Formats: sequence, structure tokens, C-alpha cells
Amino acid sequence: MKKILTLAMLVKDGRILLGLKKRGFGEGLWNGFGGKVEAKESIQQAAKREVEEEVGVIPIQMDEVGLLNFTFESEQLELEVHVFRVGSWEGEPVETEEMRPEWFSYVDVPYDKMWPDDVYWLPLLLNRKKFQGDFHFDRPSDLNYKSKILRQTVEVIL
Ligand code: 6OG
Repeated sequence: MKKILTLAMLVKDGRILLGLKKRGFGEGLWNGFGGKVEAKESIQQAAKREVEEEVGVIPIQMDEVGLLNFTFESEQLELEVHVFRVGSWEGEPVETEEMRPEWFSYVDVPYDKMWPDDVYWLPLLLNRKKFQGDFHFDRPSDLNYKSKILRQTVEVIL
């Protein structure tokens, strides 16, 4: 089974806005904002909707800058994650039921409390690069388990 997901990173003035996931999948980890693409929407529309739902701002400048493929040793699940860089938006970030937002300067990104793939590609996004990555994990994460990377490749796209 293949799932298509979005992930949007909001950046401004050398800082990135991350959300602490308060419940459900990825609880306790800092991440960008995103989720599943629904049947009747484009990937771009889904990315925008998820940002609005999770942090309460409306993206203005939003570019797709990365494509990540996640596979798992334990099962036939594939995640295709479309990564967006959001450089401007309308409104002020707010805490929602799902996420507590906080600003981090680029040098203080809390990689140790993020998904294990982020350290490989987020620095590229912060450096305004485009990228494509493949990550093969042991098994999907859940409330008590954070996936481990078995193999990975990331390349910058020119
Ligand atoms: P919901 O399924 O809760 O949205 N996501 C991941 N992000 C990273 N960086 N690494 C992973 O490693 C991820 N697995 C999922 C995609 C899930 C959100 O979490 C992201 C979506 O933005 C396995 O609606």
C-alpha cells in the first residue's frame, strides 16, 4: 500500500517553525506540518490545508522542494512525502489540539527530538536546495517506538 503525504516547513529570518506533536502518530516529536492527501485535492492543496489546520496560518509563498520515499523492512507500506518550503503566510501561528508551535534558529534545530530522517534532508531545505531521498526503516513508528533507518540515500536536485 502506498500513502501520499505532505510536509510543510515554515521558515523566516533564519528561523524555522516546528510543531511539537501533542497526540497520536509522532507524539513528542518536533516536526513540520502535514498529513494525508485526500481523494479530491491536489498535493499542493493538501499541503496548504494541513498547514491551516495544524498551525492556523494561510501559506502564501509555498514551493515544493523535496520528495521523500519511506519504505519499511517489516511490511509492504510505502510513504511518499512531498516536502514544501513555506516562506510567507497570512496570520500568526497558534497552538492547536495537535501541535504546539515554536521557533528555532537554524543552528538550534532539535534533531534528536525529530524523526530520524530529518537530519539528512532538513539542512538542505534550510540551504534552499531541492532534494530527493529514499529511506528504508525497520518498521513504522507508533506511540512507543521511533523507527530506525536501515539504509538511506539523499541527493540534491539541480
Ligand atoms: P498524519 O498521518 O499524522 O501525518 N511523517 C514523517 N515525517 C518525517 N520527517 N519522517 C517520518 O518518518 C515521517 N512519517 C510521517 C508526514 C503524518 C505527518 O508526519 C509526516 C506527515 O506530515 C517515518 O496525518
